[in-house]
Amino acid sequence: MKFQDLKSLYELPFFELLARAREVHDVHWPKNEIQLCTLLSIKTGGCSEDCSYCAQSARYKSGVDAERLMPKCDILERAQAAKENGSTRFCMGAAWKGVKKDTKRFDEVIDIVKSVSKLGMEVCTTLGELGPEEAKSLKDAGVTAYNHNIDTSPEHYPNIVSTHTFEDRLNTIRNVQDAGMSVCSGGILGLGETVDDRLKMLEILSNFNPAPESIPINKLMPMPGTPLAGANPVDTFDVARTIACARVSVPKAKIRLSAGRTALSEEAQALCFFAGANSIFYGDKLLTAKNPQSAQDLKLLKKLGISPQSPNPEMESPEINSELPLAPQNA
Ligand code: SAM
Ligand code: DTB
Ligand code: SF4
Repeated sequence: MKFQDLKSLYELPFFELLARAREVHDVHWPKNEIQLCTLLSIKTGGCSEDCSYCAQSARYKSGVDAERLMPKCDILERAQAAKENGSTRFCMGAAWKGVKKDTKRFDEVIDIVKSVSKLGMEVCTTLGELGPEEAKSLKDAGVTAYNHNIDTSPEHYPNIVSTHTFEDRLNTIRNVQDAGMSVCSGGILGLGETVDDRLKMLEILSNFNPAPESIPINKLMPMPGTPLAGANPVDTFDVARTIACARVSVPKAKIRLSAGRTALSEEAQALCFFAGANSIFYGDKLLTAKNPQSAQDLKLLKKLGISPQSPNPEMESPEINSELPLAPQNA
């Protein structure tokens, strides 16, 4: 979708925007379901990158210590528990700049993925930068989706991160698409960006070919010690408007209401679900930050008459639209 169209949409009276988003939502997602995803930090802290929102960067005194890669047996235990608690997607995150083949670290991750993928959940990983070969190996090991957020507009990105570029992010996403994995890519609201930055981010995401399978929308959780610790919180209506625009511009994507739900009331979350969000991280911890308690989430879904989505381990990645150029890159 073009920036100007997104802008006209965003600027509609709030209820008109919600009605438009709901109409699209009901056509593509008629079931009143929300996907529950479990997130596990398999390698926490000590990251070489300087993303100014992140508690896991080694550059900031955030109180998050660098840990080693979690042992496979512990990860499998957590994955099994996630499945038993109703999660249909298990997402493993690592605080790395990226991974390279023929390293001990990468071989260990491949071995972990092979075992986790036998449990029958969608398997997502977020390990930083990937080249074409790493992407292919992860796909072959059983990764169904790869999370790599573009986070904000290309113009604002250098204000937030200096150790890698927006282009680097797009390259990894292209490698993920070429390997046949689904792309999970979204962003953070609250990085001091303008509304135009958010809409430029959505313009880029909505022009991905193949389309992103899921779009996480994170509301900044200001982490002590990071440069954005004192950032102004984003207004709930802006979160809902952004979700509504994501829903209209990428109708088939799962829109994941991701970090920051602890700062949203039940009513605010319901508004985001109405606007088109249909996935959440489920479990009382994200990577290092807090998330609502599972029991509280189940209670909320029950109050709203929403059921957890059933598993889809055979998930296929979205198809290439042959009438549009391949994007990002090669466009
Ligand atoms: N290192 C990998 C990477 O950067 O792609 C994977 C992990 S990284 C923590 C995944 C995403 O979490 C980031 O791209 C960002 O969107 C989100 N995130 C990290 N810290 C956050 C915070 N304090 N508040 C909200 N979202 C955050
Ligand atoms: C995403 O977009 N959000 C998740 C997941 N992808 C990996 C991570 C949220 C992290 C929140 C901050 C923390 O836990 O440190
Ligand atoms: Fe490292 Fe990812 Fe955090 Fe950036 S967002 S500092 S790459 S863990």
